[in-house]
Amino acid sequence: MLFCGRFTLPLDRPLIMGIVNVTPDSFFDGGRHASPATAIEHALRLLEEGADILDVGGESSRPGALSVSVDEELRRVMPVVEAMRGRDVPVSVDTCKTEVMRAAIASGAAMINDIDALQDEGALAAVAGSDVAVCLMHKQGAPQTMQLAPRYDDVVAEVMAFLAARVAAAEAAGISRARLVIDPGFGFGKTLAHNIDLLRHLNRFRMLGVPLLAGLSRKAMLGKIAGLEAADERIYASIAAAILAVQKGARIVRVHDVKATREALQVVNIIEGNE
Ligand code: YH5
Repeated sequence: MLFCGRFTLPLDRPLIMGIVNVTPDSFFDGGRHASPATAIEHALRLLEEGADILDVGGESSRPGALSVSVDEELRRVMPVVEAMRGRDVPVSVDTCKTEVMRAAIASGAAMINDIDALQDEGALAAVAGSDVAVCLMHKQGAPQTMQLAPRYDDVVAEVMAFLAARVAAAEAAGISRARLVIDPGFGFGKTLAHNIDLLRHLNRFRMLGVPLLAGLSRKAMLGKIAGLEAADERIYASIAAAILAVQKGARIVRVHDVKATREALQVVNIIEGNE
């Protein structure tokens, strides 16, 4: 079970987190979801397709992306959070900023998805003073420069050590384990070889005793492996990656293609006894 605001999510079958980008520079949809209205439409579609969680993000964190101001991020994200409040779905907000976390929580967000693992000033306290779930993700470096020269001696051990430390910091701040999710952060300051190592050994992260989230959907590593230049051509590769992640212990998969992922995981769940 994951305690997630007013929701209690069962984790006996893998959950699908649908990605709702509210960024005009989104590489994946050509900026079609730049406006909150379009993002709300997209969110409703992902809900119909069977998303268990909606992840709303107003700051593009893809490699090389520029950062946005608090005001701009709030302007993008808050209308979507508010529009979804009446729906029976937990809304996650993808943000690193304490101020955005506070506003999102006050408006009914059930989860904070932080690629910076609550390292912003006041972020631990903002989440601790609420009942929302939080995803703690690993990255090396800042989004602008993280893909220039990623370096690890042992990527799996180093990412695990970081996540163990952030789980400890969250618990020390008063966020119970039942609200925590961890994520190795595929593509965030990692070469193709690092990403392959992390996915191959994903099951080792189970040792941390916190549910595992994997975000592989349409990422460059899949493009490199399968020879796919365009992100929207990476759906089949993304499905393979989602299935592998689930078989190696991921309890939440963060995806663009909810319908395709749902259908694939239904097959996996029946055969593997996840359902
Ligand atoms: C994640 O893994 N990722 S935003 C580049 C791509 C495709 C997709 C070039 N937020 C994660 O989705 N939050 C993002 O192709 C995330 N885990 C969590 N928890 C980057 C993204 C993407 C980047």
